[in-house]
Amino acid sequence: MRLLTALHADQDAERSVTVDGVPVSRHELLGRAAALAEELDGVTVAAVHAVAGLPTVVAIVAGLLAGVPVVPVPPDAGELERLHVLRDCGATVMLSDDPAAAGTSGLPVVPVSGPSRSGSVPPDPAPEKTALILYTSGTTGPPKGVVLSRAALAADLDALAEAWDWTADDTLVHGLPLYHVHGLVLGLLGALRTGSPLVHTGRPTPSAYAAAGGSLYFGVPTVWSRVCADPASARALRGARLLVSGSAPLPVPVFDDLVSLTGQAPVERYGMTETLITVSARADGDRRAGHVGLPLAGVATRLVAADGPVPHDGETIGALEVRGATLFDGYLGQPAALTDGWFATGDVATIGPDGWHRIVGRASTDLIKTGGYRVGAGEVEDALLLHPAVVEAAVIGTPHDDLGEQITAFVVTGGPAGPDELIGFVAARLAAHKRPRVVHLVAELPRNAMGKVQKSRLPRGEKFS
Ligand code: MCA
Ligand code: AMP
Repeated sequence: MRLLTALHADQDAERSVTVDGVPVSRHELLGRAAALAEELDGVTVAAVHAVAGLPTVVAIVAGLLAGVPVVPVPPDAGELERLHVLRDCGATVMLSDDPAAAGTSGLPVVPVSGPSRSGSVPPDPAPEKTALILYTSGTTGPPKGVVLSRAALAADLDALAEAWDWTADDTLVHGLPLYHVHGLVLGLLGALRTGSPLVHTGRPTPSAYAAAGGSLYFGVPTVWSRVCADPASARALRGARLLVSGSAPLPVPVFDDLVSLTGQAPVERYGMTETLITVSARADGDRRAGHVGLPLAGVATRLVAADGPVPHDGETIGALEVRGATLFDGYLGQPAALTDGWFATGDVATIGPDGWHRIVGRASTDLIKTGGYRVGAGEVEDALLLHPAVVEAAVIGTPHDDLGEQITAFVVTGGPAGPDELIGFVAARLAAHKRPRVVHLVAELPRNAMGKVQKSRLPRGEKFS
């Protein structure tokens, strides 16, 4: 069976993918992507300048058809981040209609939107071959490449389709970035495997969601909270079959607002770039505020503590581990660090006797979730330290009504540099969402007797100035 099953089916080939208002039939998409795939002969890794547009869809599908690992690069990545990703992954081309997309890397840019169409589609590569390398933040250092096989993508999409009753009869709507699991794997490849038409709204605004008239909607909690803040748009979703939230904790008040405004409770699901989506509520089952559901078909989960296993009693908190066919193959250049097939997620959770999971938080404060984006504190601290006036920096996530957490930096300076300059300095080097929202200039950072910075002693309230 092909990875993008529905893309190859003659049936319903006129069903479309629409991105930011531009539609293309699946037949046309396949022809364009197959033609580009022919140009990828000899390419070992293909980077894609992942703007929210049809060229990105064509480029990613072309890479998958050709069996060339695809590395989607955030279009707003600052130069430091872009150069790191392009060098680390070993890309030999950048696929984009923007001649400047490769930045200063020197990579050749191959245009995507040429006139060529091809009817000759190569056989699918073996399932164990790499489909995607997605860059994601660790607690320290620059982002790491998460290697995902075709088999892992297929296993996850099939398990989600089963849990959500997701079929070609759905119309999927979302406006999430095409360079992370949520928008790319679920939101694009999921549509091309199940056959549901896709409306990508460009940006995930409440009014665009309301206007799209779909049956299946994906959003991160920030999107759902903005939808609820626009009751007319929220009410327009009453006819939808399923509203799905994931990538970060959905606040209980937002869950409740969705129930009252749209007439239905959202389905919450949990995952990671490294594991894909592993736990979810079901279309035909309960939806519980503050809970993310049951393991998907083929996925096993367990809780562990330093002194052994943790009971699944719904109360005892443990470190969440997962096992199954959806797991990654490791970070680029490093095999996956698994124990008997189990991957330690870094999240802490409870599991009830009925199997329902509640994500309590993360074990480390150094991974921040802001607007559904995962940001490593260390990467932001390293960028701040490149500024000549910065002597020390400590970055944490602090509570934020709209984004869940906001990036807050505490900086010791040895020369003139104000918060705005430092925020702009990071913005020039890293993707926009990695900018600190707030920079506090402080005389010193709290340290323990060993001299190690104690982030737990940094003020998290809004009153600090
Ligand atoms: C941002 N802005 C700033 C700053 N930061 N301005 C000044 N100082 C700052 N520090 C600007 C932005 O550039 C933007 O400007 C404006 O402020 C508003 O930004 P923001 O509030 O962030 O809103 P937004 O741009 O509308 O973005 C919100 C969003 C976005 C749409 C929810 O965060 C988003 O797309 N999140 C999805 C992330 C995602 O897909 N994660 C999935 C990871 P301007 O308006 O001029 O541009 S995969 C995953 O997690 C797993 C596998 C899973 O479970 O799914
Ligand atoms: P990323 O690798 O960017 O996909 O981020 C994965 C992390 O997002 C997980 O380790 C969790 O901390 C968080 N996450 C994803 N989905 C949920 C959810 N439904 N509820 C709470 N946290 C979530």
